[in-house]
Amino acid sequence: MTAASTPPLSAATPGILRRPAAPAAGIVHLGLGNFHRAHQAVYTDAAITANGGDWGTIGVASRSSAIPDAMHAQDMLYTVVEISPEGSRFTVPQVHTDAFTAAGNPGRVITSIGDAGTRIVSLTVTENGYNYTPATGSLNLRDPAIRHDLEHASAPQTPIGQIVRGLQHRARTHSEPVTILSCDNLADNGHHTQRLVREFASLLPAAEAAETLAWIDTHTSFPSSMVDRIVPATTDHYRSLVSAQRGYADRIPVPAEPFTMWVVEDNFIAGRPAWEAGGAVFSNEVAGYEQLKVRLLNGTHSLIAYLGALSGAVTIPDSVAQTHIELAARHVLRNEYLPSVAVPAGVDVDAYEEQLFSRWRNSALGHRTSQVGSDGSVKLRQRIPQPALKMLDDGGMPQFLALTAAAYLACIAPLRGFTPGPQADAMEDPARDLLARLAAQSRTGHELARKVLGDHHLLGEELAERDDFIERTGQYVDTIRSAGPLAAIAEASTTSERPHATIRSTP
Ligand code: CS2
Repeated sequence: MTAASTPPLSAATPGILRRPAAPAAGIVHLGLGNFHRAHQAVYTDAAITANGGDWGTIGVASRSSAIPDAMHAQDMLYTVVEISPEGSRFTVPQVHTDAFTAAGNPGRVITSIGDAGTRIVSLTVTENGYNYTPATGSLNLRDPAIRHDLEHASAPQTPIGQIVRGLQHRARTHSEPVTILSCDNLADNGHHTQRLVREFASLLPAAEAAETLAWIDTHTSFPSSMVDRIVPATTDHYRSLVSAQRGYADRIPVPAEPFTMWVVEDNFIAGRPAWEAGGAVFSNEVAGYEQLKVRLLNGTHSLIAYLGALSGAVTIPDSVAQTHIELAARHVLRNEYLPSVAVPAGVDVDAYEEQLFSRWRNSALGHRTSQVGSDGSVKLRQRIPQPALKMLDDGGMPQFLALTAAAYLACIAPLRGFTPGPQADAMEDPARDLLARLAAQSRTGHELARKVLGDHHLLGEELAERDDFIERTGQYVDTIRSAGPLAAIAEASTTSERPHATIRSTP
């Protein structure tokens, strides 16, 4: 069958439909990207298959209509392609009942969140989608979109604005409670979201603010959750793979690693799907799992992405295959991130570390360093400060955390005369313009680190006071510029007081 003659994926595709009728919608999900479609949607699919329930999902994309359009053209279906070096596995979740963009349908977002049938509003909007100031953790009131949403009730542009306007609609029309469930890589993501939602509500005109806050406090819950699955961007390679191996054309397949994990706090004020049917774990130790994941996985991932990009590695497996980068990754994970984590009971850290390295080595997945390195100004704020401060307070110097910050600056804010390479150039970052201006005003790594981490608090107010950490970061920026990332890793290894990491297993 040629690509042109391959029929499109639809409800009529032989062998696809497992359920005669779609369940009614009970979930509104903000952020219809690849992660949601390969993670929560797969768990919801398993829950509905095992237990039924009106847990269909209305998917709301932010601006681009590419995914909603393709979903409508494909009867709300798409393929999850599990990729491992051993081969591929294909599944087609059947949970979405509608899909649209928030930008094109702001009123519909409000009425969907406000609908009495909606019992969960979930979010995967990335760290950058919460419109907060990383340095303070509060809503970014300089952000024109937040200001717009505070001033205009009917067409909110930000997820936090959409949630509050949707909750106000509920308060006006009925009294059914609803759970707001963050599925983003933010420490304590339930409380973080609740804080931002309450802060937004408190900034409304006084009487409206009081009424909205009172309703929120009695009709909502905000469980925390730890989400984990490596989900790269879709490429034509995956489209061809699906058409060659499944015999249908899918415009929006989602590649994903076989590993998947979801640990959720069981605090759902209006019920929830039986997500345990898909392997979700309900636990009151979510904070420990979040710390473990956001620091050991995401924090180390950032180091691998920035050092890799600076060494010319296009993908995470290419990066971690370089011995010096693997050593740096093992060092930062074990000696600098791990001591700050309250490891949940029953987790075997050695096995967790080995599993991470084997996931990162999944070369079939093609996870790009530029994807993991994007949005560092928001992501690193979640990953670096607490572990770094703990080590500094204990009298040590987190050499590899400083190196992570330096490698980030070398990629996003290169000093004059330094070219970080195409992978770094491809990284997106909301702070890119600001950092480029600061780099243009700096002659040395120290000046740059002083401006970014000190004056602009990129890694929070407490690290902004730590001259020793800022000094180290600046030193590594200079070493990367003059001698390259390998020399900076060697310098960090020799200056570190902690035992040197060793490579304990080979691919
Ligand atoms: C990555 C994550 O882009 C990043 O910063 O660290 O997207 C990571 O792949 C996922 O959190 C894995 O669950």
